[in-house]
Amino acid sequence: MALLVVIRHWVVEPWLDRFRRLAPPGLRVLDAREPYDPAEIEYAAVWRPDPGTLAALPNLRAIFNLGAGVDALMADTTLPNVPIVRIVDPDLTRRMTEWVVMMVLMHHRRAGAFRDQQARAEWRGLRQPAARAVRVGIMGMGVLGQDAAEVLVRLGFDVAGWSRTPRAAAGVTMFSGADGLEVFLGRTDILVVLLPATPETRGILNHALFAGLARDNHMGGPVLVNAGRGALQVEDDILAALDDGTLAAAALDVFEVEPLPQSSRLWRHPKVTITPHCAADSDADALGERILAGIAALARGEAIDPAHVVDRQRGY
Ligand code: NDP
Ligand code: OXD
Repeated sequence: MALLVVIRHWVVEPWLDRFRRLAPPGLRVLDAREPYDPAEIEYAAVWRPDPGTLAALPNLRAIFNLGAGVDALMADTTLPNVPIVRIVDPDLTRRMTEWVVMMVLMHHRRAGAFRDQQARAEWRGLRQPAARAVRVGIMGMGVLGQDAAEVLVRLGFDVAGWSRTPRAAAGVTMFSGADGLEVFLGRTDILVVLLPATPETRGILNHALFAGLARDNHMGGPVLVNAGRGALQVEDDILAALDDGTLAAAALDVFEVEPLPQSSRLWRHPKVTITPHCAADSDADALGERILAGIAALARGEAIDPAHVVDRQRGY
């Protein structure tokens, strides 16, 4: 029995080390960069594998995606029909919540304006309304959205959420589907996006959507905070909305093309904060054990928690 580790764009060694240290006797951990026998592989731990790689494994029983988002896998039309297990883990979730809270507080507490004042040695107070006066809207109320919402509610923000299907979340005003979108946007000062990239959500963050956000707040207009996926956003529209005042600011962790090309105007825009797709890193030390526990469960004939298994029809 063997686990094949197929990772592109990330450093592979920490994952190989972790899996090899924890693997039970009888499970060989193989590095896809070296020659291997495809027939030996029953499990694959992957991040953005080249399309076709997994189709070449005749005895594959399950795919363990090393991140929460599976859009890269879904784009592989040759993907074998075995369960895809994604990361649902408190370590990754808390990392994302930290990033979201950091970006929300940065804009709410006017960090950029104070930094500009500091550069001019200017001592001047700016209006600091209470968190309860600020409406945060979270698009995507899954594992990550719900955790971020919980912490933002605890901080006192007026939080709303938007999901595909109706959901409830304590202290959060919930909306769902196309019918709920307009009202959700109209009561949102800071828009936090934690949606997966699917055929339905691609390009959803466009000028028309930004124009539907609430305009009256102490930040000079609505703020976009996206850590979902770059495919959700139309970057030309973000730039146009920042330039014409439809958006006051944007904090982006994900981009249409990654790494974000040097030529992108987003890099130099004074109203944009950029992080390089690191809002919630997958940590091999924290997550390796979970993946091996999943393999052990499948080997014993047990099912994986359905909440961690990707629904191919939905695309997430
Ligand atoms: P989940 O699958 O748990 O949640 C997805 C949420 O999005 C659900 O609430 C779902 O609705 C909602 N949703 C999906 N499609 C639509 C739609 N068409 N309209 C409205 N709502 C929709 O995912 P996670 O919370 O675990 O992760 C979310 C995404 O975050 C990942 O897919 C990934 O792209 C991104 N991510 C980014 C990272 C980074 O470092 N930047 C790290 C980790 C993840 P419903 O509740 O009805 O199903
Ligand atoms: C993920 C990511 O999906 O890192 O987990 O983007």
